[in-house]
Amino acid sequence: VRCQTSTSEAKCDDGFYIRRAVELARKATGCTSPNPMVGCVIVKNGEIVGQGFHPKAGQPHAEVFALRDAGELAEDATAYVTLEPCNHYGRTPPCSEALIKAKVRRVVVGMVDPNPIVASKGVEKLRSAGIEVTVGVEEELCKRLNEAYIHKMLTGKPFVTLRYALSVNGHLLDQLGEGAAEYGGYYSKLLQEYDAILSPASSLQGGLSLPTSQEPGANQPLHILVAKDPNEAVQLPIEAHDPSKVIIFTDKETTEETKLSGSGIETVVLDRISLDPILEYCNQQGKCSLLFDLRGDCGDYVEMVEECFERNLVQKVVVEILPLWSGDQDEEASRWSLQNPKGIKKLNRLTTMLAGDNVVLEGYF
Ligand code: AOF
Ligand code: ZN
Repeated sequence: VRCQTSTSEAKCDDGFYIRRAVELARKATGCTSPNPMVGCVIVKNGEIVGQGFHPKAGQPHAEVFALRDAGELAEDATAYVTLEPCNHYGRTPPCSEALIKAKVRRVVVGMVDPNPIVASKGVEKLRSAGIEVTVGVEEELCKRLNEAYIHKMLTGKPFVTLRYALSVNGHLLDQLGEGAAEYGGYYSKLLQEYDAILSPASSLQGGLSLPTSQEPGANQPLHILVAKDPNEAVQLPIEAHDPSKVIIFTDKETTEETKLSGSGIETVVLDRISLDPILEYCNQQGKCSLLFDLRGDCGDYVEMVEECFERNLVQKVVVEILPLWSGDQDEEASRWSLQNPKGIKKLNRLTTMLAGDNVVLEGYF
């Protein structure tokens, strides 16, 4: 819908241009951590004259690319940015100053930056330079775009999502087992989106390899494997993986000479497998999001999942329901049937979608 009135830019199109900027930001999915994904569009007389996104931490911010693209046309234009422009000298100079220098007339901001070194200072700086600033356009969309970044900024902990796949009769399905091909698509997007994937080493039994995102040009995540028995990890077809992209957490020392020795894959021996040292490791490595991937033998992490819920360590759940009827489950799997649940937690902000023939349900705690 285009506006009849003409202010500096048609304000009823603000949502449209922020949504375009979100699309641009998403081009860097999986590449910007620990930085957020940010997109910017410069609009003049109803035309997009510049576009840009933040490609990677350490590289210039979205506004810089969009201003470069617009050149002199940025003067008197409106800049749409999914996240408040920064106002600090970090790895790059402040975007607030770049916008002022380019003489834009108006800036539309999707959401304020939760980073305490920015936190509205960018907006204040622009306003004090006489630029009209509108804050909070398509805010929910912008917040979802950077949910992991926001959580990390506000809590200091990685954003944790629990994901699993179910048959229509409610059994957990192994991603790498039957039906895998049919739900590769959505799972592949998750593998691209998250900085690290947590799964049991037993999911690799039978020589299966670690899952990789099939999205074009995807940045592959770090795989964190928990191994009740470190010899299980021996199954890992090590040759096929970059050892710096795999780490194993186990609670048993192995004395056996295994394929792992000398492979370059780091193994951490814990007194007890729990989420704390894993989250701590993610923090040390600058990993802001962790996908807790319920694949393989559930028996390996029943306690970890219970701990997550008791201690509110999970922020989001992604469930994929496949149009499959599964046969009898074994005893270990039936531990998940929750006949006597200890507590019920309701999910909020639910979304459902179809991915191929599968139903994907997402919600937040
Ligand atoms: C923006 N536009 O595209 C991004 C912003 O280390 P630096 O210098 O890249 O600064 C990182 C911080 O800058 C990051 O934590 C966030 O507060 C902001 N990111 N800001 O104006 C962008 N990526
Ligand atoms: Zn910036």
